[in-house]
Amino acid sequence: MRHNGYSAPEPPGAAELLAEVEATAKDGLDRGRAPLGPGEHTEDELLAHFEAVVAADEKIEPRDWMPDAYRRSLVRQLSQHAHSEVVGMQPEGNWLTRAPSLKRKAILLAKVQDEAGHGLYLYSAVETLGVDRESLFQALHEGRQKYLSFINYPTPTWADAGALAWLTDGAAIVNQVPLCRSSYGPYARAMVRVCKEESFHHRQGFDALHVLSRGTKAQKRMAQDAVNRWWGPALAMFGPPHEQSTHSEQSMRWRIKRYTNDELRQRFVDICVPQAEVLGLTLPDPALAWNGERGHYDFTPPDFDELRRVVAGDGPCNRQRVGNRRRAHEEGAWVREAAVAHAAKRREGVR
Ligand code: FAQ
Repeated sequence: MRHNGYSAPEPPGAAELLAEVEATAKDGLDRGRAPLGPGEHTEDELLAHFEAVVAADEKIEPRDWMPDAYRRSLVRQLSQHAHSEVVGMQPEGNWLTRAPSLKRKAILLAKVQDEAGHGLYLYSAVETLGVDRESLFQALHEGRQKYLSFINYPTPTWADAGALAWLTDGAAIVNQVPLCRSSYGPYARAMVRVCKEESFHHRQGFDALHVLSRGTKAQKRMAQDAVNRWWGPALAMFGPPHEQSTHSEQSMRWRIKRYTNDELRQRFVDICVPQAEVLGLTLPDPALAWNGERGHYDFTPPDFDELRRVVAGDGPCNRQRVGNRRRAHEEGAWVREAAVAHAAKRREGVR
């Protein structure tokens, strides 16, 4: 067998997550029952139909009637998700010109481009809810809509690019696998593809750390320092504890969300421990220990005050991330205008 220079084993638990995604795709992502015809039903009948579709684990589709609050909640979560993918290109984009080899650079470039693609699927999904993309960008640039907290942390070393991918892509997959079964069809379908690609992202971060942790003492220390920096932000990604979560109860009733923030955080910890063992790195939590009674690892929760501060705009890189995004949007205006003009010419049959 040819040796490709990248020798990390499969991260334990990764295949099981991917199998869940495949099972969702096989189970079917399309609706079961026919939609109600427009204008023929009372509000009560429409609501009863909506609730029956959700209860039967079928999909709500863009043209279906849906409660306003369901639509608003989806717009909120989906746009935050889309913004996270796009602003999330920055911490690793930082390493594109300095990756340690041509292969690493090519891999990282593919990953960062994938994030842009994920943003595209998700912005398209928000548009199916009747919101135009430009208004979403405005909301992001003016700070009325947010993106996930971890993106506001810096990546000072090459190992940070690896730890970021191993831990935060790993957390993103754990969070997104249940979203593949979300009640809103366009969200669920986008997530199937996103999870498969995210699995490669996770793998490449794991692989980069695996190489470093088997390198020189200084490389191993660099990998460990980066893991120490990213463990807290990765745990915080899952959001506030259940009793402080404003949206979970309702989102779970609507089956947008399937599990509480705490359940997903626990699943992530349980998956990370054996992966860290394979890497030969330590997760920076002295309280981390197997609890046979619970059948889970005990761990120290992340600093939720820090999460609140970072979400409110006071993280290490908030201003820089939003400033870069705003500038990229302004400087890219001519590309969007050219694409629109080109599409118009094609519609008119001009080549
Ligand atoms: N950061 O009531 P809950 C990627 C907010 S990126 C910021 O529990 P919910 C690309 C929350 O919005 C991963 N804000 O809310 C990549 C709410 O505020 P609001 C993309 C947070 O919705 C990878 C408030 O706190 N994935 O993959 C955070 O039920 C690697 C109360 O919270 C997603 O976006 C936070 N961490 O649950 C790039 C997942 N946590 O809206 C580079 C989709 C909570 O009332 C490298 N989203 N908040 O102002 C979700 O699953 C959910 O929205 C949660 C929050 C779990 C984030």
